[in-house]
Amino acid sequence: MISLNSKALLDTPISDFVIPAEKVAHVQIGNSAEHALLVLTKTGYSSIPVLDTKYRLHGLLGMKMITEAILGLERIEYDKLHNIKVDDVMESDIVHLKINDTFQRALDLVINHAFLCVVDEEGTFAGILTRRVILKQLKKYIYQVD
Ligand code: 2BA
Repeated sequence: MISLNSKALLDTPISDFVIPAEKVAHVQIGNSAEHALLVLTKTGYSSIPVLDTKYRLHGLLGMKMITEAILGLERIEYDKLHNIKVDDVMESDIVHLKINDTFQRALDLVINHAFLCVVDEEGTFAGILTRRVILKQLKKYIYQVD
């Protein structure tokens, strides 16, 4: 059974907690794997969204996807980086949130995903919701009721 207080939190719209698109590191469709590797290394994030020029969400790209693509039989073939496109190696079948989704849906999903991309009513990328932000809200809630 869900208490009234918990229900209020679970029903809260995620829009209150989204890290806005302009603060999210991303790569674009058509970018080379070399560029993506630079962005991932410089930002320090293990995985970031892939968008197009109209800010539509196409997938996620992580360091592992790039290294796997350039892994030869005996060595890492760095020279391949330039010719591989982000679109060739990204994960395109991704779970995402809509801006009007509730905290409850986000909570269920962050168990298996470190972050979730969020799209607005027009399908444009609005930002991300991270596990960290969700845990912070949960912590706030637990300390208030205890
Ligand atoms: P990871 O890069 O694997 O990061 C895991 C956690 O490590 C992050 O959890 C955060 O607490 C910390 N962390 C990593 N890099 C950081 C950095 N450059 N600055 C500050 N803290 C850093 P969350 O904050 O819950 O993020 C979960 C995942 O969301 C990250 O996984 C990353 O894939 C993505 N992410 C978070 N913020 C992002 C942003 N501004 N742009 C792009 N992706 C972001």
